[in-house]
Amino acid sequence: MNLTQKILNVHLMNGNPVPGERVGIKIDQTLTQDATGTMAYLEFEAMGIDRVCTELSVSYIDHNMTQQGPNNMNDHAYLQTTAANFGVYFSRAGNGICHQVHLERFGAPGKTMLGSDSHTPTGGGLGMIAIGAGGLNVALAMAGKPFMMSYPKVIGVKLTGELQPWVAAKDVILKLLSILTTKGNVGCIVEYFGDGVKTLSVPQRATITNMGAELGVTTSVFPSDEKTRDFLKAQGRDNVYRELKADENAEYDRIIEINLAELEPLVTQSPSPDNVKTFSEVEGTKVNQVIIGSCTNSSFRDLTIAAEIIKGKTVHPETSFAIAPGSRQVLEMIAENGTLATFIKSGARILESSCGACIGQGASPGENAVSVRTFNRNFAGRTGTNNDNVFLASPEVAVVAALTGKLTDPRKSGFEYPDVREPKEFKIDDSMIIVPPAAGEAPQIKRASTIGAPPENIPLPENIDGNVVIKVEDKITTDHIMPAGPFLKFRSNIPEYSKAVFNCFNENGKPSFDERAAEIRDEGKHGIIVAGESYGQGSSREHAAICPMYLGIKIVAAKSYERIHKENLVNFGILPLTFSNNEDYDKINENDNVMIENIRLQLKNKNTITAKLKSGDVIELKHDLTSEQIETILAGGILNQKI
Ligand code: MIC
Ligand code: SF4
Repeated sequence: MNLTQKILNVHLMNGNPVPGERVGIKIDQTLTQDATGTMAYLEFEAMGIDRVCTELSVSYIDHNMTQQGPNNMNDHAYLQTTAANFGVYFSRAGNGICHQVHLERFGAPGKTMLGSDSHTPTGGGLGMIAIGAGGLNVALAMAGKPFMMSYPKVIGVKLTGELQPWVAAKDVILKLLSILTTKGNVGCIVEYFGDGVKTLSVPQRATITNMGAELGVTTSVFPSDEKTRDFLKAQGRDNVYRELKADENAEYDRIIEINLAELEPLVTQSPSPDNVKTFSEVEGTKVNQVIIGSCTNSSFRDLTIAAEIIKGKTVHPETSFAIAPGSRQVLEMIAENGTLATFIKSGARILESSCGACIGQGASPGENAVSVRTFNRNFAGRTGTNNDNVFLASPEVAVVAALTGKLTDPRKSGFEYPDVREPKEFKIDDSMIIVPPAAGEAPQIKRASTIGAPPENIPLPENIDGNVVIKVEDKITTDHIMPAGPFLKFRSNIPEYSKAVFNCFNENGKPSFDERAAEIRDEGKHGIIVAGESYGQGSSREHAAICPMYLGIKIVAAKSYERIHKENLVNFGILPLTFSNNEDYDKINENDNVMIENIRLQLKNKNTITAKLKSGDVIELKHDLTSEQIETILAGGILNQKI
């Protein structure tokens, strides 16, 4: 067996372990963050369960940190008190980004984890099967329910050789993104193996599995070996170490070989993480802003190597440079050993240990400015600036750009490549993690006026009298559907947040998506979204389903879907259909009426749905939902079903 199969099979609760079959997996650990957590705990409350049934659940504050008005702190108070009531550990604001902190303080080889954030696969760097999902799925896992997923195909990535100076873990995942791209990998898990694995530390592996989310795979996983033991020991947690690896001659559905020694520094340019470029294509591009941070690349080593390069120099006069350490542990360590002072002296701006700029909260680039970031996503507009031009890169490439003011192949920069090792001991201080009190001893849940109610939906009607509210193209991300940035503070307020659905497509003088959808809903009709390939890429935010649901959307007809978003649509009673014949996509236009008669009956009886278009044409749509999922759709979502 390969490692993926080994871990999944011991967690199998139902179904056959055959690729493509739907199986139920026992979840050992869960993770939520504040931007998706409020909904997840509102949903958990609605299930009426007293205490989580997992081995460990942690609620993190890291996304919603700096917005104006009372919303953020109201959310934090709600999350702190729900954590205490439900037996969940609570990582306070300031303690760092969920994925970095979880890797440092909680992750354990061989465990399964479900997180309400798409970068939960970071845990794969420690040999976990760590999967991102919508908040409702995480709430169900906290309630002890199996996580239903497609048993994966496993893509084996054989690593050989060793990274050369100036080439980083980021370049491994960028190389893989250039091979696999962001679409077409649904239902797969990436598993790393080969001699090259042992040359990578856990934080380096975590950079790779973190950004593996951009491939659209279910997750990515590394073996657990001596390097894993070293990391856990340095975190004072070697008691959770176990060796884990694939059997000799284990089989994979596909094998990709990457010789680490042959890799070169790479970057990937907006608008997609798979738009990978070599320096021969971008060398010399003027850079206006550089940020080192995010859950992808803000570990102790990432910051230390950048500091060693910048030491004694000043940031280029026309470039703004900022750092955001991934956790309080990292910040405290670089503060104590003088590294932080090196950054300050060099002219770096010091941002807090949180998601911050990565999710469009501040530090937006100027008009036509080029920003180089060590993050994982460069979807158009995610920075908060329209037509942004973001290059994602390693800390090494980023800091060299900050010094030279342009994209410079770091191998040709003339700077000395520093010898930076992982620390033998990390600074351990869990005082910002609140352990839940015993049952019955928790304070009352604090529910300020900005905390809404769990989302409600009606069952699927007999007939769909539909109208196409929007028609979009391929690779629509959840950032397009449901923007974050300044709107993040409305995550616990569905009516308010719904006003921003698809707002990147708003045109002056034309009604916005929410206005048109609400009008159609108020006329008693049903909203439809038409989309191209890979609909719903990117984040796990279930608001990209909840808010359209609130606005009366009943059906999405797309050429294909990304995994998490499709599950979220089903969870909230929106029917995800595909075209039996993709050319039919061209037959439907925005504002067209689409009639589907006896949809409930059609769904129960077959996997095709006949729809009549305005033109009189009849087209066939299809689905691949299980009978359980069909029940959910008919009921109008999981919260209408008995749990
Ligand atoms: C992201 O990186 O897009 C986020 C913000 O972390 C999201 C979660 C969210 O929208 O709250 C994710 O990756 O799932
Ligand atoms: Fe936060 Fe960015 Fe990581 Fe998402 S990708 S969890 S916003 S740091």
